[in-house]
Amino acid sequence: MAILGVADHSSSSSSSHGPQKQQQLTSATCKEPAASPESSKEEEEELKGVRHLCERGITALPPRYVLPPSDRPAPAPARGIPVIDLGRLRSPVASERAAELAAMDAACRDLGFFQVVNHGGVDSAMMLDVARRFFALPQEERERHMSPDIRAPVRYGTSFNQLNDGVLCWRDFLKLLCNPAKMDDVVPSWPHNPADLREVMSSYARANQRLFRELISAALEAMGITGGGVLEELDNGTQMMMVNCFPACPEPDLTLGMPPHSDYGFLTILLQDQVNGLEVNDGQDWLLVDPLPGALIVNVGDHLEIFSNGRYKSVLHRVRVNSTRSRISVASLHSLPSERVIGPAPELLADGIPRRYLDTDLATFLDYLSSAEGKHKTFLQSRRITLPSS
Ligand SMILES: O=C(O)CCC(=O)C(=O)O
Repeated sequence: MAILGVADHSSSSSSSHGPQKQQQLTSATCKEPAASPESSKEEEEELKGVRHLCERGITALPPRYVLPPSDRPAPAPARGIPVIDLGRLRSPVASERAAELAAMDAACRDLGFFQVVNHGGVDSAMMLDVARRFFALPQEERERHMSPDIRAPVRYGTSFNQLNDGVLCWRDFLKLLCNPAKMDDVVPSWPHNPADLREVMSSYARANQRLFRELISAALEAMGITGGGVLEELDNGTQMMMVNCFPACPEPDLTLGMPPHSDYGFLTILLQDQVNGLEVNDGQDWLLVDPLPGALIVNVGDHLEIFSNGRYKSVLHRVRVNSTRSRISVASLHSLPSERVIGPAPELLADGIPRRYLDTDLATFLDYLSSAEGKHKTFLQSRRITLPSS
């Protein structure tokens, strides 16, 4: 589904926080383009990505990456997020399973983030290894996948939404569309260098599809949504993998690897290497996520917040960088088919419970992102219905 490629990350700058806080948190995301770039040559170099800048041996952050002081990251306390043990979620012992399901439900309602252990079947080490080798390729090789077509299903790029970002982010990425029902069609267009990239990344993507199905089935069960064919729709839905590289940065306190944003989909499954950098906003503070070794991080996206009528929270997160260690992460974003109109599940509107969100679809989100409004406000906020009592 090529439309998912429109934003370089296809995430929204949305949040479940109040408008005032929101304005403050998202001010880094969408600045107007800098009035006068030093030179078009310099801008051209920057748009080749941060790996390229590092290879050129820069020792200071170019001005276009420097955030205004109020948006710069401050040291954040490390936080272990809720742990969900898939072994227990699969347990034949009903009480054990019920307890784990309740823990997952609580995590989705409170922080909107949790980590999964005992997930089995997901070969994280091979995925990280091939991603690292891809970003270590010469610039000319990586550049082959750069495209002016932001809808391209395979795309190498930089920053967050490089066409809109006034302040650039310290990130390069490889975006791969891998919708479950279309995997065999798309994989042949993925990079063939490193030689094992297609095999390793497609097998990782498939393992993520299985894990997503298991987690979302549990979430639907926890919410009491048992019918409606949503699972089958999700099987034919969208999946996008963002393979991110955050090189060591000469002045990490002045910039971010990714600005505050939330993800558009149902769930995102995130793999990171041993270098921390993900920060989650709990409504008050930024907390540095410190996952257990081998765990995958999972977060609720905007579509699931809407579908759950606000029971689950899609929260802002961002990425910090550091001066000594390069970091690799892989975010796999899963949702319903792009043309599907998403609103609160009918089961959750029974007994006069008011709907809290307008319907939406991916096209509306993308229109919003490319509009002037999209630069300053938040998508999820634009979908909220203000109730007299809320
Ligand atoms: O690298 C990370 O920790 C987070 C990446 C992320 O937020 C994303 O790709 O949406």
